[in-house]
Amino acid sequence: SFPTDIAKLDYASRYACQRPSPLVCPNQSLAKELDIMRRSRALEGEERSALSYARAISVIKGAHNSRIYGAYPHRITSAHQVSKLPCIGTKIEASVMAYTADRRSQTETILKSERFQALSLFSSIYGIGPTTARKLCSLGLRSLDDLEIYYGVERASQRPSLAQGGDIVESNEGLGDSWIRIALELREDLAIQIPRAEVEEMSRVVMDELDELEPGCVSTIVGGYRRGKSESSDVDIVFTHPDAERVKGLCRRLVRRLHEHGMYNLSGFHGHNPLRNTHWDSLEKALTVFTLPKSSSLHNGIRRRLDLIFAPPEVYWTAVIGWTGSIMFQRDIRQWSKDKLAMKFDSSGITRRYDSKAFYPKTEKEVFDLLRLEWIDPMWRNA
Ligand code: TTP
Ligand code: MN
Ligand code: MN
Ligand code: MN
Repeated sequence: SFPTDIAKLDYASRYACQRPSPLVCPNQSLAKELDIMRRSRALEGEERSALSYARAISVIKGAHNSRIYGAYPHRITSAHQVSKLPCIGTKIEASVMAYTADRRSQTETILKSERFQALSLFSSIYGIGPTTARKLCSLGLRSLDDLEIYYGVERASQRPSLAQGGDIVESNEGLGDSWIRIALELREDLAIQIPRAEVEEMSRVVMDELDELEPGCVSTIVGGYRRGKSESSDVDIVFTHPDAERVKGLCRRLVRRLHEHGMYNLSGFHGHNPLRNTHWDSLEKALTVFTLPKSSSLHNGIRRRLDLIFAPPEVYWTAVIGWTGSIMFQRDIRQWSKDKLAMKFDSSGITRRYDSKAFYPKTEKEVFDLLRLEWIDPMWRNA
């Protein structure tokens, strides 16, 4: 179902927040091909190029096989079709042309490259971004074994620290890069996807704990779960309380409580927040690792990534929209607000730029209305 006025949505808009984007589309293999090129650029630190690919992929993924949904109605079989779409530059058009001509992958050399493989592997570890991955690579490390030997066996004094610049600026006092050992140890657990039932159970357990601390809180499970993914790589929950005063400091209190009750599991990262370089918004948040307690019927001992976000009540729906994503959808709400409305949008609030007046929409729909966007159901925000 597509509960909105289809005619007003525009698959050819250059803003992802105006395009209905389903989870899967008929152009998945083309999108996958372009995503390898995007990843390669991102791993090499060519962020602008990576973003161009991400935009192109988003437009192509938004392509949908049914006209009535207003999304791009064709399976892309020629570059000519794509050239009419937004966000497809000549370089990417050439890649599409090459791919659609014979459906043969142009990315084999990338995939075969030892460097690409090592960078992909390292950046798949929680807390390691492209910059750190490149540093590890430049130290001659290529495999997980290399990393384990390097961080497990050798003494700290014998290796150069990664602490200068890059993703990891802070290192734990006196511990050097030892969090990498913990990240390595977490790796297998974090690679296991989380089914929807477990996402819901995690949310229930956390909500019960929160209720003991501060009754009357409300929450929404956001992220990929809310966009309809059958499995998630982490769980994202936005919380608020009708009384703004009660939200302050609640995040820390909840994390302490989860820790005391044996559900919080990231002590080895003390002082190192792997995502501390992403200043998306000013909301109170905790990016944690969580385990369901033994008392839960779904207890499995697997450590899960859990993001807890606390919003004051007046910006709750703004936070819910931002954290529902997708990342591209959120990015383009930001861009749209700036370009068309001279407003500033992020998960922590919406303000008018010329006088900084803040707006406090009372529902999710009111946020769309305020930003003069047509309503798009969360399931269709997979840009
Ligand atoms: P993620 O949890 O990173 O991604 P996801 O839930 O879409 O997909 P996955 O199943 O892989 O977890 O981020 C959720 C949304 O939150 C995403 O749209 C981006 C947004 N976000 C912020 O607004 N601020 C942040 O600091 C981060 C890390 C994400
Ligand atoms: Mn998520
Ligand atoms: Mn994620
Ligand atoms: Mn997350």
